[in-house]
Amino acid sequence: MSQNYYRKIFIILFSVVMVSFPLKSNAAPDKTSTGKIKVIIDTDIAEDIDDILVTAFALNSPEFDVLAITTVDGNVQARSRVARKVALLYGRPEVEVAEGYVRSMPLEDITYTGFTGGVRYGEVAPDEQGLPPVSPLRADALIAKLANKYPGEITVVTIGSMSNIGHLLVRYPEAVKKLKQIVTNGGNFTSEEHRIGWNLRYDPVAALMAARSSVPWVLLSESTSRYCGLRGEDVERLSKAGLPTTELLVQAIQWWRKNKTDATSQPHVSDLNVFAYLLGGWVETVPGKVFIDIGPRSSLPGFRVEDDPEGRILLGRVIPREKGTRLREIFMERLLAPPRSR
Ligand SMILES: [Ca+2]
Repeated sequence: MSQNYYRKIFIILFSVVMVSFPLKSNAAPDKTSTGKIKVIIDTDIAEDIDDILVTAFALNSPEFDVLAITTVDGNVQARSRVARKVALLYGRPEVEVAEGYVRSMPLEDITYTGFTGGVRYGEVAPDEQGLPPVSPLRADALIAKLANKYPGEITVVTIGSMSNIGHLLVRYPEAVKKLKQIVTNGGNFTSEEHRIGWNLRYDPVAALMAARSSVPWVLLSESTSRYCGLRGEDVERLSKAGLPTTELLVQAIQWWRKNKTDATSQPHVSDLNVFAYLLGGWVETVPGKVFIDIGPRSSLPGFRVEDDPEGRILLGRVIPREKGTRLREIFMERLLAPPRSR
């Protein structure tokens, strides 16, 4: 039979299929088909300056669909107020914000004894006035709910202590299986040295559980985006932009400088690494293994990573300086842009 014959048969069959199953674009908008990266941001926002900056970046980036923000460690209520204020100003009042665990695992323990329990720049959202309500769910319950709703699609980025993840692994093991992945800013590992770093150090038990669980885990060194930190001129650009969003960020930077005695002179963006990884093309990874050695309370846990083709954890490499400079420019463009319409 001729090629034409087969072509005609194909066209007829194709038409029948199209009539029976119209293209998605003709149907009601479907969030699962938006092609955006669905993220939950698990954060100690209002402690250091990078969390609020990168949360703003994620909310104002078309690549991400921020479904929820969960807060962790210490004053989780004040952290949730700051998170809700950021989401509100970026035109996303519906983003569900849930408070998480105050202390590291086990519950009676606080590993990081230097933490005062006070929020460093909760001053930018001192009370509930005008804010959307906080979620009635606790952080781990909200993550589990969304994992069940969007199986295989949810990425949880952790840019604070791992406590919410530790509890999620224990309390919602079935929902955890439905997560696409967890991407963590934690530990410090370069070719020169390996040490535990703040985000894993706050809750090494929870971090160890993530390392031993079967959840796909991407671990990025806290120094990954070391070349993306803001310069004086970048803060100046934010100050001059005059938007409610940039005003909030500038106010947060001012409070951070005032309150945090060990603050660097310009804002670092350590937590940007998780979003840089998700954007693709910025952070190289290799498979490997993570070793966390937990000793008696008050001793600093040992930590090292090892490249291993058989390893199930992906380990990130530091973004080189030239690339980091380009990423900072994209970061700034997103922060300076008015809230995007959805
Ligand atoms: Ca953080």
